[in-house]
Order: sequence, then structure tokens, then C-alpha cells
Amino acid sequence: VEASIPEPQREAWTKNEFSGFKNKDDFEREVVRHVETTLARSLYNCDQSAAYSASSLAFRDRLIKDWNKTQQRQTFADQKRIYYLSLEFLMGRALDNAMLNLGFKDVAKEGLAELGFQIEDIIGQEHDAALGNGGLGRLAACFLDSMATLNFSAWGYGLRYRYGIFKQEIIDGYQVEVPDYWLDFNPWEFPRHDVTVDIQFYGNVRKGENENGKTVSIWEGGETVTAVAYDVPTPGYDTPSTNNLRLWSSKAASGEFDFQKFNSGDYESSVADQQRAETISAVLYPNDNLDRGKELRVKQQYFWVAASLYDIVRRFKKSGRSWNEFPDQVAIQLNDTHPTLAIVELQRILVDVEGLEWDEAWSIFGYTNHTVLPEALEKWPVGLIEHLLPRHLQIIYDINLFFLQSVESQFPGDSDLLTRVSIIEESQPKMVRMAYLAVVGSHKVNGVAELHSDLIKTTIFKDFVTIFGEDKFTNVTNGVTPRRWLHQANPRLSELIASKVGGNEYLKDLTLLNKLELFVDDKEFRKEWAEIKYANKVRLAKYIKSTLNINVNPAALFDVQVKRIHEYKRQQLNIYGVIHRYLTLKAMGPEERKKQQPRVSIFGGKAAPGYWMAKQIIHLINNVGSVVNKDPDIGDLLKVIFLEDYNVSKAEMIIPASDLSEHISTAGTEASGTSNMKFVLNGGLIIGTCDGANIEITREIGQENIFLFGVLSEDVEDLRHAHASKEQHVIDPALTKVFEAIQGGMFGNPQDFNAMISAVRDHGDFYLVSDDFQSYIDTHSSVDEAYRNQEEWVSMCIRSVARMGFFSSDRCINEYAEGIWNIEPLAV
Ligand code: OX2
Repeated sequence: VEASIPEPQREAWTKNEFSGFKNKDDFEREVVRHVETTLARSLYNCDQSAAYSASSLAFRDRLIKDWNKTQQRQTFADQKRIYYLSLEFLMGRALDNAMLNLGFKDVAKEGLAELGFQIEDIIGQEHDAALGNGGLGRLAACFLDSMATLNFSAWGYGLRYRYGIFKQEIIDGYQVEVPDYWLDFNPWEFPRHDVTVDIQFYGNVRKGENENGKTVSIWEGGETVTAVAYDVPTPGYDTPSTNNLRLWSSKAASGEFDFQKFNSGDYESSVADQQRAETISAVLYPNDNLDRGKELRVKQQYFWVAASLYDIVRRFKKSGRSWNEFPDQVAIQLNDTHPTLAIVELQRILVDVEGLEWDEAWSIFGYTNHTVLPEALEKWPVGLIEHLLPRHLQIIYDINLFFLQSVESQFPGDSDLLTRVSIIEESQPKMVRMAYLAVVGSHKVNGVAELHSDLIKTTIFKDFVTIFGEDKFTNVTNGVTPRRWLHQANPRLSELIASKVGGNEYLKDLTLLNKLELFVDDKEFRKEWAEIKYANKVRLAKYIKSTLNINVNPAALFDVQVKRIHEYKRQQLNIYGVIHRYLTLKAMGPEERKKQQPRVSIFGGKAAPGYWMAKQIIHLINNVGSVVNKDPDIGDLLKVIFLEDYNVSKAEMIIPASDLSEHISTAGTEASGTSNMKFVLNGGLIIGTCDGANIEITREIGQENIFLFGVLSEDVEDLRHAHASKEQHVIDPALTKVFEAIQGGMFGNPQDFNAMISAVRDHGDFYLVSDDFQSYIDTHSSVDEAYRNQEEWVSMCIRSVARMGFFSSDRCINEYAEGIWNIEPLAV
């Protein structure tokens, strides 16, 4: 149907075009209008929450204008688009970001002040969009910011979870999970009730004729669920480009609400059908780096992937091009294996629906791997896929057959190799190995930091390097957006930097930070730098006081570890180090104690609800805090803080307040890490292992500016073997003292921590906590030493920031665009 307005009537449109506010007065008018009409309130009834809603709507109106124009421009240019498929987008708050990216924060600040509000209070009203677990989801959000800023025609596709990551409460030292219902009022999304896709599940496959009379496989589904699009405009910084993040929500297909049942009085079961459909997009799985193989999770994956592909194909077909141009128009990036079924679904569309030949091999998919941890690699039981997606299982078998045939012809007679690389694992029950399917179905596979990209080639994908060659495997080291993680989170530092490096241009070309090197010895500059860090610490100290009622001294060294709680990330190593510090202080005389460097050890992070050991770690941290924090011998020398419900908006407050942050995973386990980059960018130093992106950070900033410790990844295997072969593992003497203190009941019921201690002492110390303990505490002593010399410390921080240009997510996107997507930005 032709839906556009005919030429003669267009004038009426253009002369009435809405252009959004351009100055303070306009902004105020828009806010008042939204308060009075959209929200149906008045100046007698306008609280901070209403002011937030109205301000957001005023900005949303502007965004959607830019969004519309961007979409028109992209349609008109008809160039290749990149589609970023991610089950997680950890966006955080949108208002502050929109204000800054559009360059209207000052206008909004003044306008809100005239209307009787402080901008910080209004920004603080917003509920985080928390549709992700941790680094993987936040990376996707940083990438959206960079793709828009760099003017790429890019779409994000994800799921619109009704419940994002749970809210964490700490009760009596234990984590308690509370549902995160965040959609009550969300001004940042546009429901597109006209953009829907019906998705099938279950059913049967038979042979039949397609529309062109060709014999094909026909899948007749047993259940249909409708996907409804919700669009979230994502603005670039200092550009009119505003891209789209399309999130799918599930609802019962119109035919599915059974009026028959309803009318015959079986109201309950007709509603139950509806609820079953809505369950698909109801909740984000709260596991980070862990695969649990639940049926509902595959249902989510297929639902999202099928809806997205339908949309992508629909858009392509509208351009009227022939299928052989598809790879020139479409690039799809798979964020981990979660969207791997897209490979299979596209094959189904092309062969079964479009009637094309199987062999049209297209280089459309790129696959990003984020982990080598075996427990995180997705595998689905063959029976489950067969039941849920019968045609897809056939296609997976076909893909595997053709692949194994080519391996066999390349390496005749190597049946061990065939077993090793088969997409189907011959176990009981048989499993589909999603990572292998992703490798076979993609033209490029990338890791997320150099060490990690090397490791995938020598461990999980070793055989595939032999088969496909080195070129298929590449590295794109992660990055972060300096807009959110410096400009927004740390406005004063961002302003100070801008005053030295030639204005805000550096936010679009982060390598310009290197101009700061010239000012390292500038006394006045160093002073301002230190003042800003101090002010950020004061702000965090106030927050700690208001939430936990604990006084911390902002002059103490703030030592921060905030990330998901995981044994491989080793928060246990940190807390054992804290206990060691406490015991050492206790053993000192008052005079000696006075000479020690005061510290605040700050922890934050969620444990997956089913991850018992991680929950024990949280419990121990809290118990240690409750003993240490009220010990009069210790006072300000040591405080232990656990910040509840770590999320993106809290990260924006915590990261700028850190002196030292901990990135202390067992070597070879953290694929990259991205908060390490954020901390350094905000003028904090790192204590870390030679793991993930720490290695490249060291290379960039210089090893004299980072505190590295611990075993190297190449030694990990041998150490683990050595532990396993011993009867009882000999543990580090300092760590033994820590264990004795815990077992003596110093931090509550020792039973609670038996499993943690046992993991080290009796179960092979898989994460090498004991091996690294001595070097960890020695390195912390070096930190204390270095922190005493504040002048030198601040110089180290400035030098580090000056050398962080490499870690912008803009650099990542340019690397993906050139090396994987083969796509150019669109001129604006
Ligand atoms: C995370 C990785 O653990 C982290 O190291 C990395 O920085 C981040 O992804 C972004 O690449 N789930 N989360 C991750 O991997 C998986 C799987």
C-alpha cells in the first residue's frame, strides 16, 4: 500500500514540521506542555518524577525527529547496513546521555532551574535500563553509541525483557534478589504495534511445494507467538545520526486467544495461553558466563533471531534487489553464540521459503566470542531442538554433514578430528555445540582482547584453525565509549581535559588525549586534577554514608572491585587480602599502625541467583566489613564496604572515585574486561593480573603505571595439574593465617565459609588463589608505598589517561567495519 503523502499536499506537512526545542525558553515550554498534556498534571502537582518524565519526553521528541531523518537518509542511500544481534543491551540511563549527545545539557540545566528543579535530581529519577548481566551487554551498549557517533547505518536487535537483571538487596550480609520491573513508564521506547512478526515453534516438517511450485521442506508450526517491535532511538554524539535499537516483545498471536474456550467459560485456559506467549520476553536470564540449557532460553533465542531476520529480509526485499546482492547490503554480527540460530534460520528462509540453492555461500555473519570458560559455552540437547524447531535440526544436521565431508576430504581418514569438530557432540544425550556452529557459519570469528584471541585459536577452536586457516580468526580488542564513561560520568575531569587538549574534539578522537602528556609536570594542572578526584571521592563517601551509615575518610586510598561476582574474577582473593591486612594491622603497635596507609576496600556486584559459591563470597565480604568497620583499633585505617545493587548508573558514580581498582582474574580466564579501561580513563590506577585487556593497557600506558602480579596464563595448566596430583595442597603461609582466622570464628559462623576454604585446600585450588596470594599482598604493599608520594601518583594517573586513546569503542567499531563488516559510514 502506498502510504506516502502525494506531492501537492506535502507543502502543508513541511511548513508544519515539528523541529523540537532549540533554546532554553523552547525547552521550558515543551516541559510544561508535556506536564500539562501528556502527563495530565499541573504546576501544583509536579514532583521530580513528573519533571523527569516531561524532560525526557521533550528530548525524546527531538530524538525521534533525528531518528526519522536518519532512517530516511539510510533508506535513500541504500548502502550496506550492519545488524548487531545481542541478547543483552545494558543501556543504563538515557536522559543524561541524550542531553550530552545532543549538546543541550546546559540548556536543560538552566531551564529546569527556572522551573524549580536541579538537573542532578531529575537525572537521578531515571530507572536504569538494565537488559544485561555485565560486560557483554554493556559492550553492546557502547557499540551502539559508537556506531551512531561514527554515522554507520546500524541497527541493534534484542529482546524487550519485562524484567531486566534483578535488583540486589543485602539483608544480614546475604544477597536477596528482587524483581526489576522497569517498564512502568519508559519514555525512551516507541511501540510499533504495526511492526509484528508471527513466530512458530514445535510442529512438523513435510515435503511440499513453495509459492513457485518448487519442492521444498515445509515446516508447519504447532504454536505461534507474535513478536511486536519496540524502537529505542540511540543518538550519536555531536551528529544528527540517531540509530535504532529494535527490541522484540512477545504476545499471543491474534488467532491464539481462544474465543471458543473463552465463550464456553474456560476463561482461565485462554488467559493461560496468552501468558505462555508473554513469558518468552518476560525475563532476562541472570547468568553471567554460565550456560544453563533451559528450554525457555532457546525459545527466547529463536523468537528474537527469527523476528530480527524477518525484519532484515523484509527491508532488503523492499529495495527490489536480487538475492545475490544480499551480502553487499547486509552484515550481521553475532554477539556471542546466543544468536547462532540466525545462521540456521537464514538458511531455512533462503532454501525453504525463497527456493534458492543450498550452496549460495554468503559471508554475512561475523561471530564474536567472549569467553573460553567451558561452563559458558552453549550446548543444546539435540532432542530439545528437534522438538522445538524440527526443521532447524534437519538444517543443522545438513550443515554438519557438508562440513564434515569437506573436513574428510581435506584430512582423509582422521576420524578423531571428525569427532572433535562435529557440531553434534556424541554424548548422552547428544548435544548441539553452538560455538562450533557459529564458527562454521561465520566468515570471521573474533576474540575481544589479544591474549583472548590467541587463546581461542590454541584451545577451544584449535582444530578449526587447522581446517579454515588463520585468516578466519581475528582480534578486536574491546573499548568503551568516552561519552558515557568520561564526559557523562566525570564532567569536571572531562572539562579539565578539554581545556588542555583543544576542546571536546577528543571525545570523538580519543587519541587526542596524548596532548595531556605535556601537562604532567604542570603543578597547577596536577592540583586541579587531584581536586577533582577528591571531589568524586567525597561524593562516593556521602553516598556510602547515606546508604550504609558508615563514615569513610575521602583522603584514604579507595580500592575498588566492582563487577559480577565470580570465582574466576576472584573477589575471594581480594577479601582474603583484606583479612590479611586487618590481621597485620591488629598485630602492630599503635605507633607503627599510625604509619600505615588508610584504605577503603569497596566491593560491588551481583551473584547469579543459583551460584551458591558466589553468594558465600558476598556473605564473607559483608561479615568482614561488620567486624572491621567497628573495630576501634582500626578506625580509618581500614573500612570494608559492600555497595548494594551495582549497576550502570552506580558505576558512573563509583568509577570516577577510585584510586585503585582490582582486575585480578586467574590468568587466561577474563576474555577482556572493560571496566579496567573505564577506571584508568577516569584517573585511577590498576592492580591486576596479566589477563585480558590488562595486558594491552599495560602496553599502552607503560608497565611503570600499573601494578601487575601473579602467574602467567601459560603456567596455569601446569600449576593446576601439579595441585591435582598432590594429596593435600600446600597453601601459602599468609593465606593459611587468613583461613585460621575465618575458621576460628572471627567473621561469624565458620561453617558458612568451609566450602570457600575447601576449594583452595582440598579441591585443587582451580583459580590459583594460593599461588597468587603472596605476590598479591606484596603488590598491595607497593601500592601503599606509591600512594604516599601523591605528586608522583597523580603524575602516573595523568600519564595513563594520556595514553588511553586506543580504548575507545570508536576504534573497535572502525576495526569491525573494515575487517569484518566491509561497510563505510554514511555521509551526513
Ligand atoms: C564478558 C567477558 O567475561 C568479559 O571479559 C568481556 O570484557 C565482556 O564479555 C565483553 O567482551 N558473558 N560475558 C562476557 O562473556 C560472556 C560469555
